[in-house]
Amino acid sequence: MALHTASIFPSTVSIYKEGTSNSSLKETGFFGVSVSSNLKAEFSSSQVSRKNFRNKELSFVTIRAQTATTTPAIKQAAPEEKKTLRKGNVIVTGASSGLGLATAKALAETGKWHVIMACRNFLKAEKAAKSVGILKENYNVMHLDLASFDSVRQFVDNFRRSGRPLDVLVCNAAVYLPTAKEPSFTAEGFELSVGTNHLGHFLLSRLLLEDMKQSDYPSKRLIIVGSITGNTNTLAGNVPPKANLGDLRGLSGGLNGLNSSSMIDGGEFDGAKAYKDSKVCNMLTMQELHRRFHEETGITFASLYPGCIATTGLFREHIPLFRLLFPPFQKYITKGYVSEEEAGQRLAQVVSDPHLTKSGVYWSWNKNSSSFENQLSKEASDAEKARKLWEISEKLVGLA
Ligand code: LMG
Ligand code: NDP
Ligand code: PMR
Repeated sequence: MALHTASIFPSTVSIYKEGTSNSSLKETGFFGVSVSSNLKAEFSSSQVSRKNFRNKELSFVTIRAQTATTTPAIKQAAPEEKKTLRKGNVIVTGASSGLGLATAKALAETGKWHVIMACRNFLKAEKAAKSVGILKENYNVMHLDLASFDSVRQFVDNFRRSGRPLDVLVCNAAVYLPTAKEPSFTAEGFELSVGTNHLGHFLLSRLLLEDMKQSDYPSKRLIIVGSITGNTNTLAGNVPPKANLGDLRGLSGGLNGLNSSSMIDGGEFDGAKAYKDSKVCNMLTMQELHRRFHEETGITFASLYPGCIATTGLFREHIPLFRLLFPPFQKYITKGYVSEEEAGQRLAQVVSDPHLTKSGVYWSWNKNSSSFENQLSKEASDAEKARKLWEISEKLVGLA
């Protein structure tokens, strides 16, 4: 589908619908159990308060009381037990700026989370944490460069040595290289965008899954940040170049630009496409993790589109004119703009909100900032492609 020129104008763009046809506002109860109609009234009030996540208590007790009859998996915890629920430990990759930093701040402020900021630039991350006022006792920075498998493995070792249980992993870090004429590569020689955004996170998730299995936390989650621009069932996903993994021949070939293409589909290098392809990989990986491990482990796997956070460092490589015009364009024309703070609240919600425990879901938010389960594009929900991507990625990261 070609982008219709008229759609850039306000009247048409205001239809702003991601996942258009089948997107629906779904109510899910604790651990993904649908809320029965007689309980909906109770939940509607908590739904409203979801907007103000920061000030909202994790309402384990309230929710338990509402859903106890339909969720045998949840222990019938006495109210006192809630008080002794230990702090959750959450790893957030790329927490040194943008969405990751805002999420770390939102979670740390609740006092219920210890945030492990997994960052490639230690000093920058420390400064960032201080600059947004995250208290010392609520975080620590650990070095992680996703563009190096050695670094990923080292990070996992270091984390294990810390002795902390792992309750939630948030794969958030990403690079976007829209103006690059030639590809750059990771330490192991994979094109940098897919190498960092997908392969680095793929290895990290696979290794840390073992740690998450050991955790006794009541709601364990593994979240991979996706995006609208990887979904060709949306207007934003139809701005060229469009995401397309093809038959994954470039990835199978090692994505090295030497004896294989640096692009997943085997085509010519295009930095913007590589980023969008990497986001498709992120969303496919989340679903494959769900299919393989949700039942066995009880872990919730989720992805999301947090909104267009047009002011973050993601666009640092874009031309200055783009960086100048993009925020007002998103604010006033597409109306898809969201502040870093608001986006951080959204991701923190996916980490911690007792309503969002359904696994295998791609979350989005509507204009009132309430979450709904969104529809992925045909390619981003293709189970066969997800399996193939999984198998090739396993080989590339050295796990198979
Ligand atoms: C590729 O280009 C790049 O080649 C690649 O490197 C990578 O960046 C990739 O997807 C990323 O994009 C794709 C190409 C798509 O994009 C463009 O060339 C357009 C760049 C536009 C950048 C967005 C900023 C838009 C600026 C709008 C200015 C509005 C100012 C806001 C002020 C608000 C005040 C109230 O190209 C296409 O898909 C074809 C579409 C062609 C449209 C391009 C023209 C942009 C026109 C913007 C609409 C203006 C509407 C004005 C209405 C004003 C009403 C108030
Ligand atoms: P930022 O550039 O602000 O944040 C990206 C983070 O990733 C930074 O902390 C960066 O570290 C880190 N990072 C980059 N490369 C590596 C690496 N090799 N190892 C470890 N960390 C690395 O961008 P955003 O906050 O916008 O992006 C966060 C997520 O949100 C991404 O997954 C992106 O795809 C997604 N997203 C963003 C949207 C937006 O509109 N901005 C929309 C939809 C999704 P450093 O600070 O050292 O550079
Ligand atoms: Mg897009 C309808 C709305 C909409 C939304 C929600 C986004 C989100 N964008 C929309 C529309 C358009 N964009 C239109 C009509 C255009 C043509 C003018 C357009 C252009 C555009 C460019 C050039 N948009 C972009 C770029 C980028 O370089 C960004 C990108 O693709 O990065 C991969 C981008 C984005 N638009 C978005 C979002 C969320 C992005 C950021 C990228 C991401 O993280 O997915």
